[in-house]
Amino acid sequence: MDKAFIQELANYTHHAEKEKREIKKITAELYPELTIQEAYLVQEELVRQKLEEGHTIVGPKMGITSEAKMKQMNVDNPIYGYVFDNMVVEEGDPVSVSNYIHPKIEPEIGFVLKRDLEGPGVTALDVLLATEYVFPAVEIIDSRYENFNFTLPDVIADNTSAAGAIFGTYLRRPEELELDVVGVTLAINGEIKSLGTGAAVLGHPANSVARLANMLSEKGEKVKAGQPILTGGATAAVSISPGDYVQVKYGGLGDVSFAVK
Ligand code: 0L1
Ligand code: MG
Repeated sequence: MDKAFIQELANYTHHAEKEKREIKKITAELYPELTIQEAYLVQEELVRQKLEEGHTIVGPKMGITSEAKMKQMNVDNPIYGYVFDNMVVEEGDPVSVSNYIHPKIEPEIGFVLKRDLEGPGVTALDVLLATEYVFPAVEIIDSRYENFNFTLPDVIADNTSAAGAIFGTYLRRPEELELDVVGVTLAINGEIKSLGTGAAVLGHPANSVARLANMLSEKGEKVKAGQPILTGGATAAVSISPGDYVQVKYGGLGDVSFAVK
């Protein structure tokens, strides 16, 4: 792929995001041969464009971290993308559906590191030793593709559907909890819509941060101290609609609640 084509594909997903408009997946017509490596080049260009527009990276996010989702997409590896400053919804503020195309929410366990982590060879233990605190979070995903229908390269080129994040303020040291057995429930208007545990995230959310460090090392990058890291959905993603009141509870790790308008 030459530079001009990488830019064209990044423009394609970027404009759809800005215009809140559904598009056909890249691999449907534009470029069926898109590989994972090429898709990350498109994502890098998309990130570059966003930075050029004045947005800043808040932190990385991991996606496709559950066994079920990996099997469904027939892949062995999770994927990563980035949460930007204009995606963050302050805890307590309502989430406005009109800011998105067809938003879904995912309860996640977040990490903040006290020192950078550089792969390869990073383990979950390395992650836990380098962790300043963990916190409850909700990611808002909003694939720019019609009906959330995409292949793995498509979704990588779409910044892994990143669209929003609510970072809870209930902070815990990682040794205060067994993060794999933290139970998570997601209720809308008082009715449980999905539930799961930390173990749904690659067996343990610290594994997700380790995988991120090891994947980033392939391009000479590291997981940076101080940035909130979204480790992946602890339950299935759930669609939201105006009028919903969402309550997500995390065993021993507080809760995150918000109204949807
Ligand atoms: O954060 C995630 O796990 C989502 C990754 C992209 C897959 C999707 O949009 O469902
Ligand atoms: Mg997610």
